[in-house]
Amino acid sequence: STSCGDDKKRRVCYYYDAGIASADYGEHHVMVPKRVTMAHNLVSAYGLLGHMRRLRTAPATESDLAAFHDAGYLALLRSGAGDADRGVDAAGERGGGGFDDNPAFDGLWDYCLRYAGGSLAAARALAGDSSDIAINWSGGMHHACAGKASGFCYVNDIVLAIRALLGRFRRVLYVDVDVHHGDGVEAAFAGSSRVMTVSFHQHGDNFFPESGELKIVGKGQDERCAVVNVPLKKGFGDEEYHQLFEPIMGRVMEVFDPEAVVMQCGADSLDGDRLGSLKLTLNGHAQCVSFLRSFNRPLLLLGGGGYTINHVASCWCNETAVAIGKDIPNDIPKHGFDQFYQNHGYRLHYTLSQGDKNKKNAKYVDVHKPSIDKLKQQVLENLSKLKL
Ligand code: ZLV
Ligand code: CA
Ligand code: ZN
Repeated sequence: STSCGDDKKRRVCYYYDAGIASADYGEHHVMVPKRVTMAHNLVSAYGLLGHMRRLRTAPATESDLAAFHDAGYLALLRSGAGDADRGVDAAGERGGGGFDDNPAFDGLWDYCLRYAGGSLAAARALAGDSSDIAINWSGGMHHACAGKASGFCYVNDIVLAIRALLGRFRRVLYVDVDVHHGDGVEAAFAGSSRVMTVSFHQHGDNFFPESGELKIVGKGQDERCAVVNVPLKKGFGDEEYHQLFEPIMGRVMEVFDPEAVVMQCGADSLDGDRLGSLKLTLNGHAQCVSFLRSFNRPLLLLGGGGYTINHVASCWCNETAVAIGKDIPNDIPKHGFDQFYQNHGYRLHYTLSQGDKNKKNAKYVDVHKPSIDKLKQQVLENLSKLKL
């Protein structure tokens, strides 16, 4: 049903650590780690676990994290991040209503070790050539910096995983379909010609983190760095997205010719997300996965954002099926988390009611075709100028 992939099977390995579900950002926080457990329960209910190798769940060690993060920052994280009122972002920024993007909470350190451990185990499975595709839906925390938490992310499991892949593969491509700009990963590799980072994201009206405008940064002295950003307007749906994603990623695969691909599958680019204002359907989102999968390079699939949690679970379950190359029925099998899908008639592929859309009226703006073509041309032109 999802186009652009192929029916050839892949050796898929899958990481899930039940310990992640107990992480709790706080009652009013939009980030809900339990959505990964919901996704896992769907994957299990659909009988997908039998088609994958399960990776051993071993938390990362502090020395694993020290490959990217500053020792002082790690000590702060491990100590329980000090003052719970301030959280662990160095700036101590707090939003309106006492909301803190990066709160300190019980079990935070354990949570970091577990989600990073998953991405590292997955990267090592690809580097050791025991799998073609490796999955960790609890990873994908793309905003974390070496010495500071940002945007709900404390430890950057993606940077750690890419570093692990670089031990085996010459060039690694990073592709980020989360609705937010993948700034932490971009910054970590901006000077490297062995890692190209590509992020598609909503941009404008001070949308977090505000970076990632259209241009290819030729930073490093030698201009060999490879950064591609595709800023999108509110309201972009499947059609607009794929007028950009496929031509751009097709060209990226040609010019960069990566030996491995890391994909951050943030589900906040889906229609009806609580933070994002793009309008991808489950199929539109999954088409990004099947398109990249069709190039047949070792592929690491990670989670990321996603704030309407039943949509997130449906999305990552569907993409697990895409990875395996198996079609799954739209009717959700009976399982422990049934009630979360009741509003969509117990269907995986949800459609939003007019009521849902009216609530977010401002999010449904007209998109202009000519501006999409122009954006595509600009990105492709930038790509042709890259010195790799
Ligand atoms: O999905 O915010 O806008 C990967 C990911 O990419 C901000 N944070 C910060 C920067 C200045 N503000 C101030 C702090 C937040 C203000 C209040 C919220 C309140 C309630 C619910 C959500 C938010 C919120 N916070 C929405 N967007 C933010 C962003 C961080 C987004 C991180 C996306 C993470 C996992
Ligand atoms: Ca992105
Ligand atoms: Zn996001």
